[in-house]
Amino acid sequence: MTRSVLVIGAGRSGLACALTLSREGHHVVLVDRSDTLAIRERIALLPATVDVRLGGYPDDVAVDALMVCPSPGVPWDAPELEIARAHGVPVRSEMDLVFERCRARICGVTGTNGKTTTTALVAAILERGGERVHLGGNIGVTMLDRLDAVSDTDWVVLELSSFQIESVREPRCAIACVLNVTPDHLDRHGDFAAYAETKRRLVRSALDDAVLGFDDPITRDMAAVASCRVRYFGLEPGITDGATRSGDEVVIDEAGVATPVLPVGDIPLFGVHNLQNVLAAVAVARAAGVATPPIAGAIREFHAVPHRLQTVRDQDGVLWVNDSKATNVESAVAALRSFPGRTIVWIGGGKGAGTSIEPLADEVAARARWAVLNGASAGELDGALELRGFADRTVVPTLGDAVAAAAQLARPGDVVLLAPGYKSFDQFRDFEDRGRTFAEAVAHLSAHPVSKG
Ligand code: UMA
Ligand code: ADP
Repeated sequence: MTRSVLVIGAGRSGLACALTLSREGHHVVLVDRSDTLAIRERIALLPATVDVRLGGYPDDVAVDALMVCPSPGVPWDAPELEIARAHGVPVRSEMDLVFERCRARICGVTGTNGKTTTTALVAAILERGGERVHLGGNIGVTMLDRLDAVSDTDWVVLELSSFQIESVREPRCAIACVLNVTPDHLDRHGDFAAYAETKRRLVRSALDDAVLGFDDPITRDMAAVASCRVRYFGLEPGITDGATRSGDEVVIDEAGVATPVLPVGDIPLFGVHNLQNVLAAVAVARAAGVATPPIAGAIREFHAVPHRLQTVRDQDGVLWVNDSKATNVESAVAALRSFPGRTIVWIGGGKGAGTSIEPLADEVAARARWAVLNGASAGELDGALELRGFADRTVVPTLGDAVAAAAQLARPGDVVLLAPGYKSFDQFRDFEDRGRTFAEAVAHLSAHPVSKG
C-alpha cells in the first residue's frame, strides 16, 4: 500500500504543501478541523488527486503517514504531531521544506514587531540594488510552491514567525535578522524564554551575517550564539559595525568609517520604531552588498505596509491612522509614541493573548486625549485606565461604534489612532479584516464633518 503524505490545515501554507507534494507524485491527504465556504473555495484550486477531509480529524490521524506537514497554526506539540513522532512519522513544515530545498541565498527576518515592514523594505532595497528577489513567508505569501522559479543567484527574503522557525530543523540563512523580542504568543510557546529561543535559533544557524537589534538587550546578547559576522542596528550609542543614526542622518558604520545614507527626515514612515526598522533594513542591505544610493532611493519611495500606521484619511485637520496590526502591547505603545506634538484619540481593545497590559495602560494615560475602548477586552482596559485616574474614556461594543464615537470626539489637530494592542479575533477574521472595517467606516464618515469644539 502507498503511504500518503498528510497535510494538516487547508490555509495558505497547507495548500502550498499539498500542491507541491502532489505535483511531486505523492498521494496527499489534506485535513482541516474546520469546514467553511472559504476553505472549500481554496481547495477547489487543488488537483482532484488530493484527498481532502474537512470538519475534523482524530488525534491519531498521522500514524500511517509517510510524512506529516502541519500548517503554522497547528501547535508544534499538538497531540496529532506527538503521536506521529511516537510512531516514527517525520513531521516537516512548509518552511522546513523550503530551507531544505532552496538553493538561493536566504535572508530571514524575525522579531516580535516590525517583521513585515522590515522584510518588505529589505526586498525593495535589494531589488533596487539590481538583485532578483523572491519575497515570502509569514508576510502572507507561501514560498514552497514558488521554488521552481528561484535560481541560485537570487535572494529569497523571508519573514519568519516564531511558529515557522520552531518548525525548521536547520534554519540556515545567509543573513539572519532579529529585530526585537518582547512577550507575545505566550499562549502558544508556554513562556517567554521558549519564545525568545525560537528567535535565537535563527542566529545560531546564520551562515554569513547576523543583523541584531542593539536597543533590545535580548537581541543584542544573541551575538553570543552567532558563528558568523554580527552587524547591529539601533539608536543607542556604541554600534561600530552596522546602521545607526548620527545627528539627522542614517549612517552605515563599517570598520570605524561612517557613511551617510539619507536624512532621517526623508523616511516616509511614522515613529521611532519605524526608524529602527529602516536601520535594520539598511544593515541587512549592506550585508547583502547593496551600495548606498539604491538603499536611500528605495527607502525614500517606500510606502507604509497596509494596516501598519497607514494614513486612511487626512481631513478637517484630523488624521485617521490604521494600525490594526498593533496586535500586542509593544506595537500599540510604539504607535502611541509616533505622533509627538499631536493629540491622540486612541481606539483600542480586542482579544487578549495572556500578556500584561500595564505598559499599554500607562502609555494611553500619558499620551491619549481620549480613549475609545471596544471589543472583548474593553472592560479590562476600562478598569486599568480607571486605576490610573484617566477619566476621558468611552466604552462601546464594536469597532464600528468606536469610529462613530471617535468622529464625535475628534477636533482639528487630533490623530485618531486605531492601534488596538490586542488580537482581532473577538470581532474579526484577522487584523486585515479589522483594518479594512476601520478604513471603510472612516470613509463613510465623509458626510459628517468632525466637531470643531
Ligand atoms: N487548522 C487546523 N488545525 C489546527 C490549526 C489550524 O486544521 O490545529 C486549520 C484551520 O482551520 C485553517 C488552517 O489550518 O483552515 C489555517 O492554517 P494557518 O493558521 O497555519 O494559516 P495559513 O493560512 O496557512 O497561514 C500561515 C500563517 N499563519 C499562522 O502562522 C497562524 C500566516 O501568518 C502566513 O502568512 C502563511 O502561513 C504563509 O506563510 C499569518 C499570522 O497570523 C499572517 N502569523 C502570526 C503572526 O504574524 O502573528 C504568527
Ligand atoms: P510584524 O510583521 O512583526 O507584526 P509589522 O511591520 O507588521 O510587524 O508591524 C506590526 C505592528 O508593530 C504595527 O502596529 C507596527 O506599527 C508596529 N511596529 C512595527 N515595527 C515595530 C518595532 N520595531 N517595534 C515596535 N512596534 C513596531
